Amino acid sequence: MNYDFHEIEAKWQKIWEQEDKFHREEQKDKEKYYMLEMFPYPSGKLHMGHVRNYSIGDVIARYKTMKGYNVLHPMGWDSFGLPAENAAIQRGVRPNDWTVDNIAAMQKQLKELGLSYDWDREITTSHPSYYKWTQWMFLQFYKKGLAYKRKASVNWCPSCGTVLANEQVVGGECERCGSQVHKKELSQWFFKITDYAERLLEDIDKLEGWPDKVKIMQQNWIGKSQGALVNFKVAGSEDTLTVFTTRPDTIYGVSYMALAPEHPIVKKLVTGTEYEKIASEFRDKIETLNEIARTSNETEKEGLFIGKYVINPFNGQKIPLYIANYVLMEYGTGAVMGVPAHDQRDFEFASKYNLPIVPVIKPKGNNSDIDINNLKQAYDAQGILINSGSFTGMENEKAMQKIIEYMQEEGMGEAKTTYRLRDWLISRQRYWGAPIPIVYCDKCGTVPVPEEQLPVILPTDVKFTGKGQNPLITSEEFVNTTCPVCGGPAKREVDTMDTFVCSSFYFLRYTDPQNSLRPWDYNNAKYWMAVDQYVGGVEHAILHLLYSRFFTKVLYDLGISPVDEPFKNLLTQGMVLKDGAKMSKSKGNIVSPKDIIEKYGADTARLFILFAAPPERDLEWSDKGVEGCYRFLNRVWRLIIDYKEIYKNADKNIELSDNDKELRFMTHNTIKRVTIDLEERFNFNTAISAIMELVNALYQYKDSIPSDNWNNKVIIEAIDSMLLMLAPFAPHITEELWDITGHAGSIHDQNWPCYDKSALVREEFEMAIQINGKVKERIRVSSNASKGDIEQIAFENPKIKETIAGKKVIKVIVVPKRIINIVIK
Ligand code: ANZ
Ligand code: ZN
Repeated sequence: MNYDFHEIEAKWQKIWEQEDKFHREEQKDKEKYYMLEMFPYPSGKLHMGHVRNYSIGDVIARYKTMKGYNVLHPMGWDSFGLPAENAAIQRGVRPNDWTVDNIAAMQKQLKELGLSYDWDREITTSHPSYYKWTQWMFLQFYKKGLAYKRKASVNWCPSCGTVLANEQVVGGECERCGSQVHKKELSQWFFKITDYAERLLEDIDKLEGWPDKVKIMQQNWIGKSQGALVNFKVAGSEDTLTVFTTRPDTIYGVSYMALAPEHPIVKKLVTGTEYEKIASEFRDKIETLNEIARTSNETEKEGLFIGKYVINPFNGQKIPLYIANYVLMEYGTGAVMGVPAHDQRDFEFASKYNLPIVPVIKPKGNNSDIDINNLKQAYDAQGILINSGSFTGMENEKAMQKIIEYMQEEGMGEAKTTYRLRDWLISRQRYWGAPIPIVYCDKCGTVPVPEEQLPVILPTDVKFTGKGQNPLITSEEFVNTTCPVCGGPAKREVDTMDTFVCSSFYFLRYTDPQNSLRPWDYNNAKYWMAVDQYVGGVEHAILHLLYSRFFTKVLYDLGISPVDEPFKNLLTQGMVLKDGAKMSKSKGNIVSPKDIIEKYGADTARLFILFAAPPERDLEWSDKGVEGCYRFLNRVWRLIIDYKEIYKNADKNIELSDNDKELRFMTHNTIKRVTIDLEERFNFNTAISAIMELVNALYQYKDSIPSDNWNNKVIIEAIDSMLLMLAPFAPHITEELWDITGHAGSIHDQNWPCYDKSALVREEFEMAIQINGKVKERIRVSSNASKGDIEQIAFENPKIKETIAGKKVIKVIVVPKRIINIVIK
């Protein structure tokens, strides 16, 4: 007979909810632990990735609670975003209604998993009580000069007449209608994350509890480069073009300059010349390609001479000016000095357009592999400068510094550090987001909405057509307002904020989620922050985590956040795969959590997902594995039902037999193993298998020893410990069994078991080793060592090894607890 998980799980979920069991308050005298999992987008349906993410978090939260911490474990909804708006366009439902329904459905599913959230702290980013603070954040950034507006290009679908998010552009085409997507310049809001580039980079060192791979990804994304700005005069004009280079040491090898086709000076330089038309055509062609396509090694370098020359300030040489696909407007200065001999991209470009390839660095010593005057590819290693005026003969790394100093003295350029990181474009031409709290007045210009007027509420009288700039424009009520400064007529900003803004401070808001006067009370945040353990998908390794770090630093500088890094430890869980591929609708390999819970129960679902692989690794779904976990829980159930009576007579047979000692050893050794697995490395899979072994040992004890000889105290200790350790993984069945075995109170309020060191010391006996009847050595052997173990110990003993070396062993006789007799010839 299998246990009735349906009834048991529903029963305890109801009790926990009635008791508000996982609600936590600040407790100054108790050490806190802040456990956070990335909050979900409420799509309406839980998938296995969620189950994994939240099961991992729940085990840690429950374990830390049992270890005596005051554990904050909140949950909420990242509920602004495109799908709600698409539902409005396609099916005419209101984004808010759609979202609210989905949240209800998902919350129900999360509760069915028995997750220990403090639901009193639930937040919903699309609710005015939350987005008021998103808008408030914007105002603080604005006041600090960290929010600004400038022109930037968006993806524009001419046939839908609408702006598309990057994920709506598939292969350069509109996801909805298939027309070619264009770039269009719109005035948009940015957060100045670049002001924090250096600190974001430096403080990566503080993130000791983060995986290296995530730290490296952040480092690369920030992309610090040190080099120089060099000014080149345009021949026959007053204009100067400035390039950014990381290799000023190669300045004598420059044989052309290339600009990004969209560089604003290009227009000026070609207007009225024969190059005007072709330059503009070239620009139109290149602009539709994204950055990755433009800079990929695979992409063929393409360019166009635009009829002008520039002067190398070091040697006065006149070099041709091109526009080229591989030069990006958004990096450095949008201009590159081409050094074909030492840069591979430049080498390919020069080869194609027959430009000189002038080597200025040669390898140190004799390197016969490289013919520097006849290069097959760019030489990008270190070496000695050649053909470089007064710098010739220097090591190139030293020359770099000298050349920069010289440039600075002569006013030709300067040292410069650049970052690949760009400012964060937060404007979205969308309805379902937090409105940017800005008003435009003809008289007063750009006016921030005063804080006391927040939130700027999303209107409901909007039309969702899928066409036109932004549905918000269709609400007269919203758009037309009065200027907070002069009281005259004014228009509201209709852009809403990127949803990454909402998720950049939610972890701080959880510390005081209902505060309506402030984003949170500083003391509450001080008690709970930083997050001790954050768990989520590696797909958020860059943007979400970087934006959250940025927000935390800005808020720290403003005295609003007590910490300058939000997440002490980070765990990025692996994917859930089926048949080797990520579960996805398109592959049709989805296993629905709902079905699994229906068939086996939440405890089995949780146990399987934690048992099947260590948390960072990908996990292969296995129906057999799920059934195995289900069988295991049933085994636990029957074991306790069989043993139940012993709880009535706990003091029977106080004397410890060898078997009792052995069971005690198992119990305490398991506690030790499981504690280390949970404490030090979150190795849930090995922790679970240790618990399984203890269950086996309990069965063995029961089946091999007559019940008259049972030491009830030892059995009870083993069972209680086993249940306590299993509780974070399978919270319902363990709660029920804790109750059935007559314990008072919830298992989840108990202390984590401690192991008794003395139980781990096994009794030892002295045994004599005889060779051909003569005692040669005495050794100590543990009471539970098998005959094979004892023989092995004997043969590995140095003295014995020596004595029998080169001899033939005829026979070994082991007299338990006394003698090992080895007969040799
Ligand atoms: C001359 C040179 C010689 C360069 C050489 C490299 C090697 P990282 O390291 O990624 O910062 N560059 C500068 N601005 C660019 C832009 N807007 N689009 C494309 N490429 C650009 O790269 C810096 C190098 O990338 C710069 O140094 C520049 O080429 C190029 F042997 O200048 B270099
Ligand atoms: Zn005004």
